[in-house]
Parts: sequence; C-alpha cells; structure tokens
Amino acid sequence: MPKDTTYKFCFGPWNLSEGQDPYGPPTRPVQSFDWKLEQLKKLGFDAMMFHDDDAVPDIDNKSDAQLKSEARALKKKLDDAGIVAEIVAPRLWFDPRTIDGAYTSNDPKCRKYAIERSLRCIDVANYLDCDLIVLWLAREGSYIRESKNARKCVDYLVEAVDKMLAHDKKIRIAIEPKPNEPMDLAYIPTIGHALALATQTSDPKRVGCLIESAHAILAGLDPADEIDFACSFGKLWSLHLNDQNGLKFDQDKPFGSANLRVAFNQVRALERNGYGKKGEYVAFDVHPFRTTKVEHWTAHLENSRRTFLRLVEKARTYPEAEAQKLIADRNYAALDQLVLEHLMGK
Ligand code: XUL
Ligand code: MN
Repeated sequence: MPKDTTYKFCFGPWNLSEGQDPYGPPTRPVQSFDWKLEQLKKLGFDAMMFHDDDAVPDIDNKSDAQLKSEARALKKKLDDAGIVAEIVAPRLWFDPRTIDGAYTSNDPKCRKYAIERSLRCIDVANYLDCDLIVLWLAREGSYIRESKNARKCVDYLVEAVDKMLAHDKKIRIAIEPKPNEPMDLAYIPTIGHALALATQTSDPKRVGCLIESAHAILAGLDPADEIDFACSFGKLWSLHLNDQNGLKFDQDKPFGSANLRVAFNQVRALERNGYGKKGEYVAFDVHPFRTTKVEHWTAHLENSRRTFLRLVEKARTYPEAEAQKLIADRNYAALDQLVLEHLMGK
C-alpha cells in the first residue's frame, strides 16, 4: 500500500455494520465493540469516531456517575490500543422524543431532551479527551413544510448550539449537513447553511463543519467545491469521505467507487488546502455492501484508504504545468482528456 505521513485515518463502529437495511435484517452476526476496535487497530487506523451511545451504550438510562465511569473505562481501552477518539456525535434520531425533530421539535419537552442529551455528549467527549462534537442534524427538517415554522427552527438550532458552547468553553462543534434522508428536506442542507448558522451563534470561532462526500452529492453539489469553500473559512474540521451514485438513498459507498474523478478532485482540494496539517483526520463513513461475507468485512475501509492514498499520488504527480498551459489557451477539451489520461495511467 502507498505510504503517506500527511494523513491520519479514522472510522466509526457503525462503519463495520451488520448489513441491515429498511427492508431486511442483518446479513452478518452482530459483533462487539471490542471486536470493532481490534479491527481498527489491525488495519492501522489512527482514531475512532463515536456517537455518544457508541461510547456509553444506553446513555439515557445511565446516571452521570455511570456515564463518567463507562467513558473513562473506554478511554483506558483506547489508550491501551493507542487509538484516539476523533469526535463524539449525539445520536438524536432514535429516541421517541426525537420523532418530530430534536432541537427543532414542536414540543418544548422534546427540545429540552435534545439539548440535555447534547450536553451529556459533551461530557462524554471530555472524558475521552476529545474537543470536537459533530452534529448531524438528522431530523431537523420536515416531511411537510406546513408542520413546522422554519424561521423559528433556525432560532432553535442557534439556541441549542449556544447552550453547548456555554456548557464547555473549549468544545468545538462541527455541523455535518445532509439535504435529505431521513427528512424530506433538511434545514441545514449544505456547508453554506452550516457556516451561516455558525455566524449566528455566541462564539462563531468554535463552530465549523464536517463534509461528507455523499451528502454533498445528494445536495447536487461537488464535494471538492464544498471542501474549498469550507477551507477558505478555515472551518473544515472533519471529513467523511465516501461515494454516492446519483440522487437516491445515502449509499455510503467506498471512496471513489462511483466516480473516481470526483474523488480525485476531493483529494486535490484537500491537498491544496493543507487539510490534515492541523491534526484533522480523514474519516471514511463507508459501509460494507449488504452482500459482504464475514471474511471480507473490513475490505471497504481498506479499499477506501488505498484509493485515497493512490489519489494523493495522482494529485501530487498531476501535470500542473501542462494543465496551466491548456487553461491559458482555454483548451478545456484537452484539459479534460489530460485529467482522464492521468487517472487512467499508462
Ligand atoms: C448519516 C451520517 C452519520 C453521521 C454521524 O448520514 O453520515 O453517520 O456521520 O452521526
Ligand atoms: Mn457521516
């Protein structure tokens, strides 16, 4: 495998999923967290990303003391394995209180639950020595527009983020936008929305974003442009690379699987912005195909990293001078072919 020291790699326990989808049960036996951590270490990844209840299962039924002791036990396990906790994300889409949204639910009791759960998520992050919370705003949107007041919902989102910022003066928050699924339409569908929301909060410096390739594609955008946009604000603090074949359910395919050129351009964007140099991780939010056999369970992660590293080589060996000449001559047909030839190799 190509070697590179610029980038550190990460995935979450959910990326070793068991194959269940809305239409069928698991296709691989359920595995323990310890097994997943062991795979991560064996594959030579550097960090693990967590939902709050990946770290402390059944978190809502645990006391603060239990939360502390379980999170600390996990931290020890990670230390022993030499693995860092990259991010912690509150899972705000499972509990019955989040049926109609979490921070943007019409029911004030439900909004209160969502905020309290998020503050506990920050506590978990602290015990894991992690200063980055990711907010995937899963149910912050609507199925029908008339069911919620979208103007009020923006205020609710700002209020929730402000409560988190006040709870811990060092915590940073990265918003992970996604335009749809599970909602018909989400309130924060793109990086532009996420960064605009950040400016409304009490401490915009501590609010940034996470780009997921598939989510950008679902929004009809090019993930490379999203990367450049976020980086121009210094706001790209985490990354979920994967792939997506057009506008359908969120596929979380291996990086580069659907469109190698789009993947190449993401890597070029990361390279030109120096992503990773401030300690940011490259995470793969990819899932095994449902058909995957137990013995091939980690292949999508290894393959994504391999493709990423090969594309780093392609980005670094891109014939820049030749490309610049073609750009100066506005000969984009030749430029187009230059890119394809470079990707195809000899
Ligand atoms: C959902 C998604 C999540 C987040 C973490 O589409 O990508 O896995 O990355 O909550
Ligand atoms: Mn993701």
